[in-house]
Amino acid sequence: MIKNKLKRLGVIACTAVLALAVVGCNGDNVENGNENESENNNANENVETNLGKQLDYKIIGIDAGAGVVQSAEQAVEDYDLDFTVQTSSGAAMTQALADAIENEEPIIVTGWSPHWKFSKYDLKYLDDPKESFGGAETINTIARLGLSEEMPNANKILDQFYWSTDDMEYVMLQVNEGAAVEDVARQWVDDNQDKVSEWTEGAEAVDGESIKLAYVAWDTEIASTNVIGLVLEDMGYDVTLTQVEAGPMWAAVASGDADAIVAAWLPGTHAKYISDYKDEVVDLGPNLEGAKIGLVVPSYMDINSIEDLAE
Ligand code: PBE
Repeated sequence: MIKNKLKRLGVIACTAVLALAVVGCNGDNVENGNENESENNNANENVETNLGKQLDYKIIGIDAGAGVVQSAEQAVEDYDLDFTVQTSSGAAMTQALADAIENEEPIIVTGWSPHWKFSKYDLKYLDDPKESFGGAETINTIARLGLSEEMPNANKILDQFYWSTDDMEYVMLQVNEGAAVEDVARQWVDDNQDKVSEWTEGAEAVDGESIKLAYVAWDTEIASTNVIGLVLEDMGYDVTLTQVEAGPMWAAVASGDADAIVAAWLPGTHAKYISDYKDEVVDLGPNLEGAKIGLVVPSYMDINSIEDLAE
């Protein structure tokens, strides 16, 4: 829908020359009631020729503890950019992205996949020739020390938890469209009993044993933690899901306050956390393969590489 709207407005053609002539774009914006103060100023005064200035030299980040924010800061250094990474939250970042696209404005966000934003909007990753954001990632399940001995059935289920990018994106998209995550998890589990039975294979049901999973309010982790939490509940566990920041999440599984997390992005995104805690946790391996992080922009922006942000 949004893609069509953009095409109708001729914004793709317009933004192709955005860096050179914002005046042309202002015409569209004013006509459609999306006036933008800084762009209007530019029209009245000097023509704004610099993308950095249009963006206020800001990359829209998420929470400070997120690996993607730390990698974005690394990119600023590696590419010698004048930008700063503005921290906020996953929800604030996707809202800023939605607003920018609605107003056909440029924006750069710290992004990751899987994520529903790629289904909803026409977006692209900026090339990263210096590899500040690393390469392909997996999302791993991490257990506390002693879990396999003390809670072998839960450990087995967590160890066997493995799903695809499509599975996770389906859950994320439903939640983004307004469904309660508990309901979406229930539906996904009911509809995917073949997969769920692979995760529970060889594990015995229990009678109300407590288990605690910690997670961060990233859309990916909200989806995965709720799904595996429900599977554990169906196997008789009394499951507590605790939402915390990234640092405390890792600290919780390392100290044993949490029994497990399914939110470890490796090898790059959470490299610092896994190296801090490597002797205090057990890595049960990937629950998803083919994840990625980087700088993401709307496809209508006329830049393709992080190098294009350097002056
Ligand atoms: N993320 C989603 C997290 C890991 C999961 C990419 C925002 C991070 O950057 O730490």
